[in-house]
Amino acid sequence: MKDASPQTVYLKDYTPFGYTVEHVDLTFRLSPDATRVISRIRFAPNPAATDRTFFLHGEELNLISARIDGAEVSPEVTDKGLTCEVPDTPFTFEAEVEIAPARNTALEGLYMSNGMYCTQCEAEGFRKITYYPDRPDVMATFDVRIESDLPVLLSNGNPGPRGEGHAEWSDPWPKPAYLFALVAGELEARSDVFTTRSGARVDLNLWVRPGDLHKTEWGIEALKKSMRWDEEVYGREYDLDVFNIVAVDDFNMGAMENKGLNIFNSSAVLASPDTSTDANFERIEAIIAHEYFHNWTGNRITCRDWFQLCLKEGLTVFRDSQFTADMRSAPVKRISDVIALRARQFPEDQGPLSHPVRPESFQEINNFYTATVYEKGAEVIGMLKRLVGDDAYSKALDLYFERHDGEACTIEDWLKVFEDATGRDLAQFKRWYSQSGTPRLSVEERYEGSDYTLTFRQTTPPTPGQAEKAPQVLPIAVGLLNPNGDEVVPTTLLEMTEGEQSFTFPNMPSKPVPSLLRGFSAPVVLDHEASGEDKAFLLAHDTDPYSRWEAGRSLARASLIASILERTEPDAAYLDGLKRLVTDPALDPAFRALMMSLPSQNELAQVLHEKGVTPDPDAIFEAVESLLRAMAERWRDVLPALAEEARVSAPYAPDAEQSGKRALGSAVLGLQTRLDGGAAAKAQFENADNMTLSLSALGALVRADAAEDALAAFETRWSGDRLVMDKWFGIQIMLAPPQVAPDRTRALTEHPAFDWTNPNRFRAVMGSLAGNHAGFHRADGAGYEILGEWLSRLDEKNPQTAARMASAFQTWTRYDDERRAKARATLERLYEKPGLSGDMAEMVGRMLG
Ligand code: 0A1
Ligand code: ZN
Repeated sequence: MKDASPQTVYLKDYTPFGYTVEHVDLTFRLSPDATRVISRIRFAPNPAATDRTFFLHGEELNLISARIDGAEVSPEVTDKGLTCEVPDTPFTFEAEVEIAPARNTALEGLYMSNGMYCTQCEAEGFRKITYYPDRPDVMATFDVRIESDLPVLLSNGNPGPRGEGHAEWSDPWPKPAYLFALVAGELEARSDVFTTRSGARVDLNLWVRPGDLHKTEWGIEALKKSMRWDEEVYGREYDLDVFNIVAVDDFNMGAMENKGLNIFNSSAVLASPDTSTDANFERIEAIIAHEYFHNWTGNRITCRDWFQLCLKEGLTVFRDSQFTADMRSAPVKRISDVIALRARQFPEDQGPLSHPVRPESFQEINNFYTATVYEKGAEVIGMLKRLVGDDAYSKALDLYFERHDGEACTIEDWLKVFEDATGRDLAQFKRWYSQSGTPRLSVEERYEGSDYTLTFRQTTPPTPGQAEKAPQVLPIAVGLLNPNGDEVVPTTLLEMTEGEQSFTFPNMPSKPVPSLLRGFSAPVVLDHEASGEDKAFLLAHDTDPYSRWEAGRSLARASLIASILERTEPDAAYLDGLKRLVTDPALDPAFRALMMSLPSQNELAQVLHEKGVTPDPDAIFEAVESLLRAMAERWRDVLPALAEEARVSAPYAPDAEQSGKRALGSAVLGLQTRLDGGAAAKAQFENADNMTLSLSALGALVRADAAEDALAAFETRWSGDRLVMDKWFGIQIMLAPPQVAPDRTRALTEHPAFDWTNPNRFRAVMGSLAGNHAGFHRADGAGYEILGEWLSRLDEKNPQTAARMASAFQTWTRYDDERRAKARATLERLYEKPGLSGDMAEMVGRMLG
């Protein structure tokens, strides 16, 4: 069992800290096994607090000495922190501690990656660096001195004096400790300059290990675009003389927004056409933007406590989605976001890990950096914007920045600026933050006289800890089409507030076809039993790209479910309707590629589960395969022309236009491979001059079980590139025929390059197994077993990444008795393991229920 009894923290118990921090001075004497951290912290009693207990967080620290106002003290120290008698007037607390970054395998606090020192302090990592009130509502200015022989020494803020073996940094903006950062290493930078719209010069540097400089151009360009965009769209300027980004190979997450010193997982910032796919380029652009946007939404205005995480994350994801929509194609971005939400957030919200966008309790905050907090949090902001309108949204945001700059805020503060800016009462809307679960929306149509009435019903199934649900505010964007295809009612926003509510459109000369939930205007499951003809009609005529795409998806879903349940042949009318669309040269190739993508096997399992049918992963896999084979057969005549249309002759650029074409080409290649066994894919693999083409060909070959030579050639060529090798590991598991996926995973864990303590490599292997639906859920339980074993092993070194990956089991109760018994046995074995981390104990405990 778990080593310590887990402590649950509650939102309702929040109290402010008894002291404010005016200023922090830190000195670091870096050494791999014995780094000294000397802190000098200026405290004052906090007039807003009543409890004067002086407790400083501190974990895995060796306290050498402590002083208050210069006099030595002997605080009471536990494994969680220290307490001490302190004066009731302002005072200076000094401490010297020793830590061992080289032995820090959890990658939290100060650690080492390939000889380089770096930090990760969000959420509660600073307490592994020194004693401090490590909570986001304690904000202070920091001065930092780093002593080391390494050539590059970085911290937050503006650079100060530097000389042989030392450098100083000064951050004038008060910040919580989770935004602290330090980097030291042998690094090289690509540098640039950005001039803010008020004329200030900002030096930009993207620091990498020598040898990676050729992968930095895209990152710097993305940074400049982000800086300009935030000025133009949100009126937000950068506020320091320098902006540093550092790429690190060992990192638990994507990236981190430390003030003036963003630290990135190398996979989230390094890119070159040879080594990165179009999807990598797009993701990097979005993550750079995300971290940069945090400078205002997260850093200048931060969170009062970790329950408010969505305050910065939901808003910043919403902002980065807007940015991507502006840089690329707005409809394509919207559809991609919906696909991602359904793939990642819906399963979370519909299973044992369901929690509100603003959780009310947790044991380990690291377990709440979830799709719900991030992606559903962003959807909630999108709904708010739709409800109040674009102008009111801008006004509210201006008020937010003006009113709360320099503060640590709550969701109440956030909603209040909207109430004050618009005069709207958002009491009911606030349920989006407190109620978990995905609402289901059903619809009935009535046409009487010339009145057309839509009646909606919303219900949210019970979720852990929340048996009863109240109706939420649902913005439902609707358009109506005439039977001849004309749009008779353009997009109109219906605001649903009741459990059941009707909306009537008078004077309709004939019964229209409704286009519902346009733009996916609310994150709900729409249960609309539209006829196949209506869906086919919308697929052909809808003016809203999302709804048009969704009409196709829903036909695909219906065809797949019918073939699973009734062994029917794929729906020919759907295939023909889709064929017309996919071959329409007037449509954006990226949109056409999205039209060709099918619902995931995981999503189909959920649909079956909701119908009361136990999903059979093998049958689902077979249904998808036979639909794709039928598609390939039925479209045989147009595939060569489509492939030709998808060819790019210009030099490689990762822009929307070219990547849209390549996405179409990749979907077409997938179908061609089903006809030719891999001939076209082999040719593409051999001739590819960029990673996107190379990897899509390799993927097609893996799927066809014809990739042996290509995998060997790829490995020989790329064995020196960690990020490319992650792709090599991942693709052969993710796209493996399900029956071989677990064994192949096991074989690859014996590969000399399976460096499992590197989170990217671990995710490439184990995350890909979890992503191979029928492979992971193989009937003999081999998939569960291998993942369980490795989670157990990783938990000893890096609990945070291990616990995050445990969520692969979140849908385990959906399946048949035998599979359930095997998954349960794996989870119980994990749970009972002596010394299991608190992170993992919380996750597994929630999944076992
Ligand atoms: N705030 C970062 C994500 C992040 C969160 C936690 C981390 O370590 C526990 C690291 C990064 C973001 O939203 O990008
Ligand atoms: Zn973020």
